[in-house]
Amino acid sequence: MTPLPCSLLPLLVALVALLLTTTLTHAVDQTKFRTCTQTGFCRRHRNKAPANAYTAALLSSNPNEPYKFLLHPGKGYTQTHPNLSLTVDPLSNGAVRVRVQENNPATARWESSDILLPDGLVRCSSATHSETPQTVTISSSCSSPDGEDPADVVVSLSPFKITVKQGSEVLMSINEAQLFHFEHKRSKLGVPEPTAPTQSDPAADHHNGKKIVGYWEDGLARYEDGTTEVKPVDDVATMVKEDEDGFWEEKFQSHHDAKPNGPMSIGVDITFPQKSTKLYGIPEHASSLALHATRPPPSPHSSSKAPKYKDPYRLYNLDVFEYDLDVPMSLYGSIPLLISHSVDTGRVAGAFFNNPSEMFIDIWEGEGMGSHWMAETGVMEIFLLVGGSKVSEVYKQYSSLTGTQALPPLFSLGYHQCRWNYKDEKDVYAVHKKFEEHDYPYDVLWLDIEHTDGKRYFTWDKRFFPNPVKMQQTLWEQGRRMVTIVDPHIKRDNNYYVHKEATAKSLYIKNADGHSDFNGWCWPGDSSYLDFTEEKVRKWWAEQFKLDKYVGSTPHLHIWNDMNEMSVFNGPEVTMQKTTKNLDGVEHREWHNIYGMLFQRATSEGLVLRSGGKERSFVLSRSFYAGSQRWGAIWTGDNAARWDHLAAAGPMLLTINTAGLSFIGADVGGFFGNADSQLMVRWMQSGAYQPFFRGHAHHDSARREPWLFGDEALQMLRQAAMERYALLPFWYTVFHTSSITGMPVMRPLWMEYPKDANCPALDHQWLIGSDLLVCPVVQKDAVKVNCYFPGNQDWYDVRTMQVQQTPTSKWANLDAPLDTIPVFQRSGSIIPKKMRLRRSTEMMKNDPYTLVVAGDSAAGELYIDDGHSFDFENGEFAKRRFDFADGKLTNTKLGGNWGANGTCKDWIERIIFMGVSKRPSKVVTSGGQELEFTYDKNTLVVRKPELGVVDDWTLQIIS
Ligand code: NBV
Repeated sequence: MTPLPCSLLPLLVALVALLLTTTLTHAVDQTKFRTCTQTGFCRRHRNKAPANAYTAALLSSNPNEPYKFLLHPGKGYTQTHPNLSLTVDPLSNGAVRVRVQENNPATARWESSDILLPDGLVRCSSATHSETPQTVTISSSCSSPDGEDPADVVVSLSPFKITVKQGSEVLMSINEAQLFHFEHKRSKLGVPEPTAPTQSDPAADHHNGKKIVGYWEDGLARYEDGTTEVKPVDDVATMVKEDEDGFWEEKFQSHHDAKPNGPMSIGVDITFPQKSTKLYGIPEHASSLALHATRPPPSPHSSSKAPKYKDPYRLYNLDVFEYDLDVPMSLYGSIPLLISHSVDTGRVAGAFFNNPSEMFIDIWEGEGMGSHWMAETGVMEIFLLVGGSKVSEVYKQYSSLTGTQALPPLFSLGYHQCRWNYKDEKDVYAVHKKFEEHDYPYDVLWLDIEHTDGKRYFTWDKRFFPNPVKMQQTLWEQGRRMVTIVDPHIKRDNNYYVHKEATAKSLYIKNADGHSDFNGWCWPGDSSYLDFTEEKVRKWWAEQFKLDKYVGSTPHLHIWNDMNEMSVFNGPEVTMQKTTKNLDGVEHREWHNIYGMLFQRATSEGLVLRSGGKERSFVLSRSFYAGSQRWGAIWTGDNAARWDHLAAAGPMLLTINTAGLSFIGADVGGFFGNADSQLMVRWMQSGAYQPFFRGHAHHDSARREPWLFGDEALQMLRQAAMERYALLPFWYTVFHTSSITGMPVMRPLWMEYPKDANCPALDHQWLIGSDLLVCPVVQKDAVKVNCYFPGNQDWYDVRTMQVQQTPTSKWANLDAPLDTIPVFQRSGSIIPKKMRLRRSTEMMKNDPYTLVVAGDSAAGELYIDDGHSFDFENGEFAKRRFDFADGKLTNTKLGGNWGANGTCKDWIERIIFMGVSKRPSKVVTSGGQELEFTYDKNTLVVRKPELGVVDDWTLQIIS
């Protein structure tokens, strides 16, 4: 491309930005994004008929290594298709690791060492195997969920397929439908690239007097004079034909993808044959929780429903402007994790296809369900997660591989107020003051891109923010923090210190030549992008957050990472060309889907570094991959102020939670467009019961701070926010549990009630942990909501404290006037709250607790720590368990050192018992002290028990 005169660039960028931000249409331009049919590898895999193309042979079963098989191409493949290597490895966490790649380690495919955790990869030491002529069965005691049949892995040899069985039940299979297809590395002529001889093997340098320049994997050589021991292909004709189908280059709109490495895609089917199975996961799509069919089943005899979507679900992180709902198009993040669950058997299984390149996934529905995974490049690595009848097993295994949700600092669970943009310091102070005046709780005020000096991140536009330190300090004195945005595109301005240093140190992603810095358009105009796949770049980036480097920042400033898919306005599909390279010379196509996660990671590491390793970070990111849960929070990007977008938030957030990422939210009010007071109230109510809770709006949207909708709406908005703050001890405890177990915080009902046939597709209501059921109103003018009450126990309305639903009637059409969000507490649970409503988490720090006990036999937990540091890792926390039975409530220690030296003064000011059928005569503590109480409508409220949270005690209700 001829370079544009510099003077025109800002104009063009402004034009592109204007086109990108205009809010007239409110619908994505779908033609900007590729479909499967427009994508060579997807077309090739999808069109390929099922074929028994490979057979397997056991090569080694050495106890110190994974089971190794040779995959041999069968009929239908030309001699140019090499043998492949298949390894099957039962892991100590109970998962089974399956890998397929070229058999020659010297031509190994690229893979990232930044995704999987070493502890998750520890091999099972008790694996044994048995063989028949057709199968190799690998058994181990590791894949044995408590008290259940252990899972066996059966490798069928001809045709090759892998099946995981629990007793006689098949949980899942790889290649049952024979869709396995592996495009081996090759040279353009049609033979695989030979490997250079190794230095350590000089004898191998010559043969028959000729210098050898390379070997093929079967040991045949290529000589310096160009002659070879193999005849270069007798199927050139086939290759030329294949060439026509996007092997060596592809075009999309005005963009050309030169594919120097040729075709390297991989694909296989993973099936879940159990009856009445649903599949979930593989975010991010604006679609339902239960996945839809995208194709008919490959085997014609199985019964099937017509597919709802024509295109497969796509995973390719993209900045999709004004995204559509109910489509399988990819969005900002990708997690290639599929979870299956059968209502019939209650069994759960999962497959994590760990590959950060572009993917398409077809889904079909028959008796059970099936999936066809197609990835553009990379290693075929699949972790089969064996849950059995315990969903928690699947999350234990998955989180040991990719990490659990990091425990967020407590403040970040409060309400966040954002807008593109709070214009200047005056605006910030005014908004803050109004929150104070209206006694409206909030924790963080956010600044979007306009606060910077010309979109140079880490700087301030001094005209509008002359005193950023004072501004942050003023807010901090009143218990509030701030967040600024820092995007990954760096303005190419030689006077900008970040750019100067990054250029001098050569930290940017390179063009296809591997040398010159990539230059693309984004908010600042000409921009380059740091290579976050490189550890040294992440380290350098982390340094930028030190207080002396990020001038104008304070320890109370936290960070927002946007546009990290990465978004490049003038690139194909608004991202970077696939031929650009990281600093190791690896093509962008290999690592596209992890870029956003590694950027958020580097930022998060920066904030921890800034505090000398003492403080937990808070970083919000738009893009994500498997493992992003370790680095902070995510939001669902640019939604719209529309009722259908409010309704879509529930299913989207549930799907992302199902994929192991719990700290997730949607812009409250909707990003594009204007929210009226009714939509705003309903959204604030919903958001208050979703993990990440932030109001945000586009700069063209009318201002929408809560007091701008009139007094009546303000009261309702405030009520919703206060409900959130009252429940923070509960949220924090559920997040803590998630940080240990990997279990989602916001749960679909099927996870707690796997055998209930009404639950699988429910995605407009959800559970927080296992004890709170949320049925939000997401329809305009609705004052009733249909809610399903699962389980064999009562549910209590958290407002009236009365039993709403008994197990006999499962559905209820509930009254939900505009001031009400229907929320219910499970009978059998105890929920900790803080009821003295204040204006921020900081102000609530020393407030006493309230316990809410539901039913006559109940249990619950409370986790507390300082809310901000890592001291909890050294035992500086308290974890308590409350049990209520036979009128006796006990508080016992589950863990932590808090309280051992009397430093924890937290106490309980009130205990509410719901469902007490008779007024008691007295309530006494174990020390014999009689406590004050009130009793009304089956609700007993014990006032001022003044019991210590970290003390062991018993309290008795005497009838
Ligand atoms: O930084 C501006 C916006 C931001 O407010 C929004 O939340 C992001 O999703 N950003 C996208 C870039 C512009 C979008 C039109």
